[in-house]
Amino acid sequence: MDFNKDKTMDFSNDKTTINGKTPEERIQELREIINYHNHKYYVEDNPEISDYEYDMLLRELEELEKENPHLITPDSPTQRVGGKPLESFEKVIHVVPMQSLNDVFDKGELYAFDTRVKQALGSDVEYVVEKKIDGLSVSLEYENGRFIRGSTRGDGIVGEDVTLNLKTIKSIPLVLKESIPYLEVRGEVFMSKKEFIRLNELQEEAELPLFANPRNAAAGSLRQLDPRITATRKLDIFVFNIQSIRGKTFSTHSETLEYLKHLGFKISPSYKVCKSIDEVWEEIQRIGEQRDEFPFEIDGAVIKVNSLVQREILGSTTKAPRWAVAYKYPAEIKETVIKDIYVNVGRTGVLTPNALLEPVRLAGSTVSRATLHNMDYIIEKDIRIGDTVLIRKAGDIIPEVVEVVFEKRKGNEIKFTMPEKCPVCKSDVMREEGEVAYRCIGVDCPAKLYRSIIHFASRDAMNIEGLGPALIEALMNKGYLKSVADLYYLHNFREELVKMERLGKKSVENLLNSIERSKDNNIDRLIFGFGIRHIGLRAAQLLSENFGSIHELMNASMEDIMKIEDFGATMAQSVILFFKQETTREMISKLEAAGVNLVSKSKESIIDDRFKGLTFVLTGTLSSFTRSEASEIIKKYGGKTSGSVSKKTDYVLAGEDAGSKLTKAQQLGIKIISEEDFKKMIE
Ligand code: 0OX
Repeated sequence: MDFNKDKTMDFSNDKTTINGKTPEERIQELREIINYHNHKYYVEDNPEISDYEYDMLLRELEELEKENPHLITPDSPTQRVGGKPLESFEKVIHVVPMQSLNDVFDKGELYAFDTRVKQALGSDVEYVVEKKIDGLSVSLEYENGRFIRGSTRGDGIVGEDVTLNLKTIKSIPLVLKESIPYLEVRGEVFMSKKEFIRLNELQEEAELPLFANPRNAAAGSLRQLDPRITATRKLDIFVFNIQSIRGKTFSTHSETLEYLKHLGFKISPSYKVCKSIDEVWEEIQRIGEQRDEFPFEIDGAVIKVNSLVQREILGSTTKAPRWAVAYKYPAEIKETVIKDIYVNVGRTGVLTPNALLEPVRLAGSTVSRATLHNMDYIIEKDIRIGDTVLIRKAGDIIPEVVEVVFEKRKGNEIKFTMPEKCPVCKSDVMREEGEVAYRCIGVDCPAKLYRSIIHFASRDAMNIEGLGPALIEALMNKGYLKSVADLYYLHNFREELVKMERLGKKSVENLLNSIERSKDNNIDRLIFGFGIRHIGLRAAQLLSENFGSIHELMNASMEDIMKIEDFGATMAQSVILFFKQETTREMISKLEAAGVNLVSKSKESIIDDRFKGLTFVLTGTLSSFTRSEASEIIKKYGGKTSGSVSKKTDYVLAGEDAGSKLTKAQQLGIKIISEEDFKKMIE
C-alpha cells in the first residue's frame, strides 16, 4: 500500500491542499490506510508497517481532524476512545435472542446429540467445530457498513449498551469492507492469557483486588463506565455467528464465517468443517490436547450443524438451539504430595487451610499450592501432611485437593489441626456454633476491620448505599479506611476515588452523598453499627431511647444500663467494655468532628411525658394502628415498650387474638388495657 505523508501547500487556488488533495480527501484516504493497517495488525496478526509509521499516520489524521472538526465522524479511527464516562449503561433489547448452548460432557452425550439431529432431519449432516472462547458474548450491529451499536448478552433478551467500550477493541472494524444495509453479528470478547497476567501485575502494584481469571477480567473491563479504562485493557474478540443480515443470503455456517472474515472481522479461530461425528470427536480431542498452547482460554468446543436450512428445520427450545451443543472438557487431574499445610486469613477473617505441594504441571501451569477448603473437608477426606493426593483445578483456576491416594500412605503422615491463634494478628481463633469456618476474633486484625465496616454500612446500621464488600476491601488496601470513622473523611480522596476500578464520577458522588446522609441517622443505628457484642437491633434501640446521647451512654455505669428492661449483666458489661476502649473513644471523637449525629432523636421528639417511667408490652392485633405506630406513640409520651412481660411491666396493651403474653400478665396481676383504653390515655 502506498501512502504519502508529505504535505505540500498548493496556493494555485484558495483552498489548502495536501499533495493535490483537499483535507477532506486526505482525511478519507488516511482513514482507509489506517483501517487497512489496523486490520493487518489486530485481525490478521501480520503487520506491514512499524508501530512508529502507524502512529505517524494516526497523528496526521488527528491533526487534520483538529483543523477540520466538522469532518470528524464517529467511525474515524481517531474516535475509538472517546466520550465522557457514562452514568449507567442503557438497556438493549435483542431482536434476535442471544441463546445459550446445551452442554455435553462426554463422548456418549455427543453421539446422542448426533443421533437426535439425524433423527429429526432424516438425513446425513455436516458439522462445524469451533473452540469455545471463555469470555463474554456480545452483539455488534452495523448499518450501511458502519458500526452503530454493541451490547452485552445480558439474559439473552435484554443486554446493556457497551458501544463506547467495544469501539476501543481494535479488532472490531468500525467500517466494513462492504456497505451492506444491516448486519448483526455475535462474538466473544475475551482477554488473552498474556494480557490477563499483565493486568493482574498492575492490579497488584496498585494494591487493587486481583481478577480470578481472564473471563472475569474481560467482563470487568467491558463493564467499565469509563471507556478510557477499557481502552487500557487490550480486549479482543472472535466473531462466530450472523444474528441477522439484510441484502445477502447463505447456505452454510462456514460460508457465513468466511463472509464475516471478508468483511474485516476476526472470526472463530481455525474452525473445522467435519463430515461425520467421528471427525467431530477427533477434532474435539485435538483441541483438548492443544488448549494449553492457545494464547486465550477456552471452556470447551462448540459443535454446530453447518447447513442453515437444516438449522431452520431443527429450530430451538426456549433456551438453546437444537442444532448446536457445547462440549465441556473434564478437568485434568494430577498426583502429587502434600509437603505442608498452612493457613490463610481471608478478608472476612475466615481461616482457610491450604496445601503446600510438590510442584506439578496441571492444566497449563505449575501448581505448588491447593485449597483444602475448611477443617471439615480435611477431616472428611482424611487429608494429612505427607499424603499423596490427587489435585485438579476447581473452575479451572484455583487448584483443589480432590482425594488422598490411600494405597501410597506410609504411616508417618501427620494430622493437621487448626491453629488456636490467628497467624496474622495472634488473636484467638473461634468456631461459632453451626459454622464450618474458623474465624479470627481479633479487634485490630485487618480481616476484622473489614467485617466491622461491612456491618457499619449495612442497611439496619448506618445504611450507606454503594459501599459493598469489594469496594471496602479496595479502600482498605489503598489505605483510605483504617477505622469506620474514616468513612466520614473519604471525601478528601474524591479525585483518587474517581480513578478507582469500577468507580465512576457518578458512583463516587452517590457514595459520598449516602455517607453524608448517614450522618443524620438516629443513634440507634450508630450503636447497632458499632457491632458491640450481644447488642442487636432491639438492644441498640433501647440504649438510644434510654440515654440522650452517645456521650451519656459512654459515661453510663453498669447499674444505669441494667435499669433498662431486658438488659442483663452480660449485655451491660459488653457495652461498658466497648466504650472503655481507647480506640472506641478515638473513633467517637473522629465521628463527632466529622459532624455525625451523636444525640438520640427519640429524646428530642417527646411531646409530653405522661408515660414517663411506664413500661408497656404490646400483644395481639391492634385495629387503629400497627404495633410499631403504638410503640412510637408511647415513646413520644415518654414511655417505654418491652418485648416481654415481667414484674417491671406497667401495662399490657392487648389487641385481638392476644396469646401467652396476656396469660402471663394475668398471672402476674399486671394491668391489661384494651385499644380503646389506650386511645383514651393518649387523647
Ligand atoms: C464461543 C461461542 C459461543 C451462536 C448461536 C448459538 C450458540 N464462546 O466461542 N457461542 C457460539 O455459538 C452461539 N459459538 C462460539 N464459538
